[in-house]
Amino acid sequence: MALYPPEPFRIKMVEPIQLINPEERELALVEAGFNPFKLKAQDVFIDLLTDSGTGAMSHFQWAALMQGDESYAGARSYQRLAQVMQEIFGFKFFVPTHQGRAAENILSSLMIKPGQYVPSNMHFDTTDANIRARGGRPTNLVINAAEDPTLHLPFKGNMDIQKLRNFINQVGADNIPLGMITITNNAGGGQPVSMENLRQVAETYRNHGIPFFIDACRFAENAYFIKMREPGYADKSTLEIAQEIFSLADGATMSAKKDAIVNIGGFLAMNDETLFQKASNELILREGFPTYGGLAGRDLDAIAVGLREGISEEYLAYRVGQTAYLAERLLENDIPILEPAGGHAVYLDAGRLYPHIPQSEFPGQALAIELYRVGAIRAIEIGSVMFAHPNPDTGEMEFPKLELVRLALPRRVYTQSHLDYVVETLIQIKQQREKARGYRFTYAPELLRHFSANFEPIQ
Ligand code: P61
Repeated sequence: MALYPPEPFRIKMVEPIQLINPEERELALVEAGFNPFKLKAQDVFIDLLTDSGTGAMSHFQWAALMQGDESYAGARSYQRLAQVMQEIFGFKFFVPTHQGRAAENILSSLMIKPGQYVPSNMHFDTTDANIRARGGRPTNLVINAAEDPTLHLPFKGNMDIQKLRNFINQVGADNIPLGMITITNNAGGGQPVSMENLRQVAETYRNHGIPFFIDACRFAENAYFIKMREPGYADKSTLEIAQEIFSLADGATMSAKKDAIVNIGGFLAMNDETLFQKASNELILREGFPTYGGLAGRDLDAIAVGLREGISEEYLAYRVGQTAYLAERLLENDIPILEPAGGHAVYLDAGRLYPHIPQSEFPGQALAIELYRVGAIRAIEIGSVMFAHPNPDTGEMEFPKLELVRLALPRRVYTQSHLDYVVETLIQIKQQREKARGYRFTYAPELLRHFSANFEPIQ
């Protein structure tokens, strides 16, 4: 087995976790309507639901919190964040937001008219839903290889440039108010996008006068993959690579809860001054004054420090190594995953583990439930529960290509022995795979239904 970089930190504060017994877990599942989002956190042993807002802040970040300037306008905290924003992202303007989807909401409300299209490699679900909520049509144009779970490619998050050109010709650039790309591609296995692809996407959008916005949640992990995998980047720092990425775009949305390693926060950044003015007005109406954007001053300070820590190469080597370790151990035990490992998560391939459960009965949901039942591990389904939608023209249900369950690793939180426990649990789940059954909805809202849906097992 390869040697993975040990944690570049030591632990000085601990939070106890407990493993409740199997009977209590069964009861908890029933009470939660077989939806992991509805479990009580104290009933979960290893929580891999998300890497969003669940990271451990450093002592530098906690110290920065104490220096938060809570002035309503023009606070020092804002200025410190603005300096880091300038250094890494280099956009002319930005507004802080309370998290990523608030930035998506503002961008969608200002740019999208009903019936218009927004292409991307793959939109994550909040972006998808915010576009739909404005009557827009999110369109995923990732390379076909992204849908082959065992194919090893360095940049499986890339957009298919030919598909993008054809799409623009087909619907017309006038019907595309903005184009996006998600780095790394969370809905498609946390896979990175290459600099070459980013350059081509930017050029294609530019040639058609389409503003280009990057969903930058995991930009630092993406930059690290470029350094490791793309010819010509080995000697560039991850900071330089990030700067190059953002120099290609007209703006970005970001949930700081990911690569800025904070518990809350985000931003919307852009070069267009008119858009900035409109975004500021929208912010004042719904979020707060544009120098704090719905956050406390101290939160801005934690983001400023976290952004620098998140782009550190020593940290990223450990971070990406931890995911690779988990993937390697699962593969050793013939547990099907989407390969290669992503940056922030390993994605289990429930479609291959449970071939006897049809997509309409949610094999991913079944696996997420088994993870909790057998090991009190919490994970989320990234498959038909999250992404099956009726086609807006025909009304027919469209299913995603893959039925995945994501094991997302919170940043700087779990150790290798926690991951070994996850592997042991999955070995047990695999041994009893034939027993697993599908699920059906007993309640489901229209948008982002997985958060609040209830299920029942199909007997
Ligand atoms: C996650 F179950 N991601 O991965 P916000 N873009 C991208 C994201 O990954 C993302 C957002 C925008 C989450 C949290 C989450 O159904 C779910 O700060 C690439 O969460 O608003 C968030 O950022 C939105 C989990 C979101 C979910 C939606 O776990």
